[in-house]
Amino acid sequence: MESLNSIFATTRCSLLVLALWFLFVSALHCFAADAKTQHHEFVVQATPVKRLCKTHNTITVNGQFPGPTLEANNGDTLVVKVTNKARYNVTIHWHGIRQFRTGWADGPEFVTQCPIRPGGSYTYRFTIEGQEGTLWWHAHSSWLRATVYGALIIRPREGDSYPFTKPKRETPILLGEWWDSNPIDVLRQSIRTGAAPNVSDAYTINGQPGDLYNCSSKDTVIVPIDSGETNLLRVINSALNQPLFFKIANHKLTVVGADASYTKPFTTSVLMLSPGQTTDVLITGDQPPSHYYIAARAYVSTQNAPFDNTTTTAILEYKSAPCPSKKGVSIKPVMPTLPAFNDTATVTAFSKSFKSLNKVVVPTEIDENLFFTIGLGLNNCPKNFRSRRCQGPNGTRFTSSMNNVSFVFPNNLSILQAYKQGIPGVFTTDFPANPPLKFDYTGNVSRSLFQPVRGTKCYKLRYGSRVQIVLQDTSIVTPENHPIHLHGYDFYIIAEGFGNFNPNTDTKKFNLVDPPMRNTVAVPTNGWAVIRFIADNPGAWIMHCHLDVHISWGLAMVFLVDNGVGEMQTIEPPPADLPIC
Ligand SMILES: *[C@@H]1O[C@H](CO)[C@@H](O)[C@H](O)[C@H]1NC(C)=O
Ligand SMILES: *[C@@H]1O[C@H](CO)[C@@H](O)[C@H](O)[C@H]1NC(C)=O
Ligand SMILES: *[C@@H]1O[C@H](CO)[C@@H](O)[C@H](O)[C@H]1NC(C)=O
Ligand SMILES: *[C@@H]1O[C@H](CO)[C@@H](O)[C@H](O)[C@H]1NC(C)=O
Ligand SMILES: *[C@@H]1O[C@H](CO)[C@@H](O)[C@H](O)[C@H]1NC(C)=O
Ligand SMILES: *[C@@H]1O[C@H](CO)[C@@H](O)[C@H](O)[C@H]1NC(C)=O
Ligand SMILES: *[C@@H]1O[C@H](CO)[C@@H](O)[C@H](O)[C@H]1NC(C)=O
Ligand SMILES: *[C@@H]1O[C@H](CO)[C@@H](O)[C@H](O)[C@H]1NC(C)=O
Ligand SMILES: *[C@@H]1O[C@H](CO)[C@@H](O)[C@H](O)[C@H]1NC(C)=O
Ligand SMILES: [Cu+2]
Repeated sequence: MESLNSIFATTRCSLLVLALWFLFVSALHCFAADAKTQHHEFVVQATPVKRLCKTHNTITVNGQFPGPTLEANNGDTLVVKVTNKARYNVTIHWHGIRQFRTGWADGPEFVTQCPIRPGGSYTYRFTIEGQEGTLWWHAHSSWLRATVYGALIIRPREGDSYPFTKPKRETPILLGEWWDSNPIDVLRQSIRTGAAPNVSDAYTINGQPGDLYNCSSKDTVIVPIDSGETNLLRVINSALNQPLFFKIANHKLTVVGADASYTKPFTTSVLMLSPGQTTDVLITGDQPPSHYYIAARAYVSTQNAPFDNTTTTAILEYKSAPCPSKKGVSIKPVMPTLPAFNDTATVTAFSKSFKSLNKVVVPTEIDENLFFTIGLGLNNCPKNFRSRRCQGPNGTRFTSSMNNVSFVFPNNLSILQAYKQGIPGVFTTDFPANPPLKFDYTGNVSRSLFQPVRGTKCYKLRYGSRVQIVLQDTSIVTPENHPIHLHGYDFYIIAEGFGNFNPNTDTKKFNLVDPPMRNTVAVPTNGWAVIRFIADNPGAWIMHCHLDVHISWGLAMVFLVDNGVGEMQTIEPPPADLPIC
């Protein structure tokens, strides 16, 4: 009794403190839960853009190239009204956003929606749930994403912090590719001739090629830093067709995240990003105040294919650096030594450094054990085709496939609409779980295996099924590092290697403790990668190579994920303004 009394006797003051504390904590909690709804307007339109000495009528969003950066907090809802004032069909994809139950807002044309036609509009609505880091948005129709793209930055909920020291500054770094012609014409020419499309004329950093190119030096992007400060660079490979090495002269980079998932920090002097991938790095101003080049150029994993062998640059500028113009002398920034274009060893070492920040729960029991070959192919020319339509190797036409199926997009309805409304004749559900034929995938493949079948083939997944996919590159035509991107999901990359995947020996290499979580895996050239995820998001989700040249040739397939039980496991009804074909 006495002790109780004494507790009650503890002054009113401490009770007051306690009450205030409760108020404070619940206020914090309210703050954290107080997610915002943001409204944006995107007008897709032709805009004069001058690069490499020439002005093009470039398709942009709101006249900006690159497009506007969206900044959100985890938990926010984004409402983006897209109006199409261009002369092409367009859709926008929110790359890496899970789109829980909102698959209608995912964006790939003829997969989750019909395109927004010229003059039309569509409002994308979705909530960011449990994702933090760097993502991006881009057009998902034809080759419009060459210029229609921008950053999508997701900060922790208000009141939450980064799992690393708060950076002084944050800078998005969008790597891109620029053609000195209309990218849509480049694609059309390739479709007409069957040949590989022209390679780009420049790479860009935040839309600018930089001072190694003609007519570009005065617009070179400046990235500021101050001595002693640590900044966050959000690097995004938004190039159409080209994996890129990225380096900053004399500075180490500490990787802390990729594809909006945190990683165990590791330090490196060079990054490699495939199209679709993002990498968050910390950089410290620990060098003598001066100017240092930030540079990117091609990583080429094919054999004997032409590529854009140029280098894009921006400048890391110390605020206290001597100003070159004032002195009337030009001080050349320090140039980094980039890896050789074919330095696969550096790519492998970099890729193997990625681990999840914390231990994670990887599904160990597998319901769907899938094996997909990925690679190029050649179609023999139909007899009625003129030779100018068959300008691929030896009078063929280039193609591409997964499990020997070259994906054909519907053109009169989206797959998601057909799936949900039970409309037949748009797709089939016989995408094979395994290659129809076993062969030495990475060896000397017989010419008779080069021609795939065409089809709009999907693979059905039960809600909640635990999925493993072995992605196996083939050496058909040429081996190549393919960045495979899955919509609607993040997945764990539990292993990768070279040659043919061997289930007896390679299973031992699986990392089921702290594998990295990503939305795009760069499958090693002439090698394989194994990914796992749980199919907990109902909808129609495309999985495709993020080199647009390959998606144009058919390197894609679609997963159809059933609804589960109850509202929270069921896709929402289609929005009223969903474009119709
Ligand atoms: C592609 O390159 C060829 C050769 O340089 C050129 O003749 C052609 O016009 C280019 N195509 C486009 C669409 O720019
Ligand atoms: C710059 O222009 C010159 C002359 O037109 C050309 O020879 C050169 O290849 C160009 N350089 C680049 C990097 O485009
Ligand atoms: C690429 O360009 C560099 C010079 O920037 C040159 O040394 C190299 O030989 C070129 N490589 C190829 C494969 O064209
Ligand atoms: C890279 O290409 C160069 C020729 O440009 C060649 O000498 C070298 O052997 C190649 N390296 C690899 C790893 O293929
Ligand atoms: C094209 O034909 C040549 C000569 O017959 C052959 O050496 C080459 O391998 C062929 N290329 C392809 C991709 O079939
Ligand atoms: C769509 O086109 C396919 C193939 O061209 C055809 O079989 C199907 O009936 C069409 N479906 C609708 C809904 O128009
Ligand atoms: C690949 O196989 C073909 C026969 O299928 C043979 O003619 C050719 O010499 C082989 N090439 C190599 C490099 O082994
Ligand atoms: C793909 O299918 C076609 C048609 O059946 C066949 O000719 C070809 O050999 C197959 N290729 C592979 C790699 O399975
Ligand atoms: C634009 O989309 C419509 C369907 O909404 C389709 O019929 C048409 O072929 C598309 N146009 C082009 C150029 O792809
Ligand atoms: Cu590819």
